[in-house]
Amino acid sequence: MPTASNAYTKPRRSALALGSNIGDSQTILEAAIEILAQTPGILLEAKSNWYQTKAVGPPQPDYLNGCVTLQVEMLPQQLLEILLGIEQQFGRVRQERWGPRTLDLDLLLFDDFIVNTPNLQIPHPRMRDRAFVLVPLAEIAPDWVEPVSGCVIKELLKEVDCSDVHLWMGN
Ligand code: PH2
Ligand code: MG
Ligand code: MG
Repeated sequence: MPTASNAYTKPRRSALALGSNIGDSQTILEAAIEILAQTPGILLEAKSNWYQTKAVGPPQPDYLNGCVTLQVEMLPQQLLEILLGIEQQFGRVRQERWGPRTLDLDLLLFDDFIVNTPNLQIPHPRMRDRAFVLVPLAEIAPDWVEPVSGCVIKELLKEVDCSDVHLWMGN
């Protein structure tokens, strides 16, 4: 018989998008992944390459973007709290929507869950339009079905313009 606590501890797979366009972005992003990997209940499964991407939104410096996949033993809301805490550790100040930031950690996918709450939507509602998310995600999770469209990531990638997303070779 499944018990109520199984619902919390059953391992789930989650995908995150990472982004930064203020400070030493590569160092910040890699430090954030290290903190995630050290967090109880989180196992780092895969990490994409980094990509230099033209900013979507108001004029601002290029971003460094990438994705990770995790195995987690927690609820989506708990994972979100952890991500917000890590963003704050890196001095993230929430100002203008889509404005520049030291660290952005976005929860993209959580198994095949569809979550629609005021502070958390899964799948991330804009991931299907964003080459800066789909290019790195397709590297590490090409066959993951995005549960709202029913399409796999590598199919969604064909629908977006990737001309502003370039593999980052480091400084
Ligand atoms: N994040 C945004 C707004 N615009 N543009 C790029 N290229 N990469 C991002 O991560 C990004 C963005 C808000 O989260
Ligand atoms: Mg974001
Ligand atoms: Mg965000």
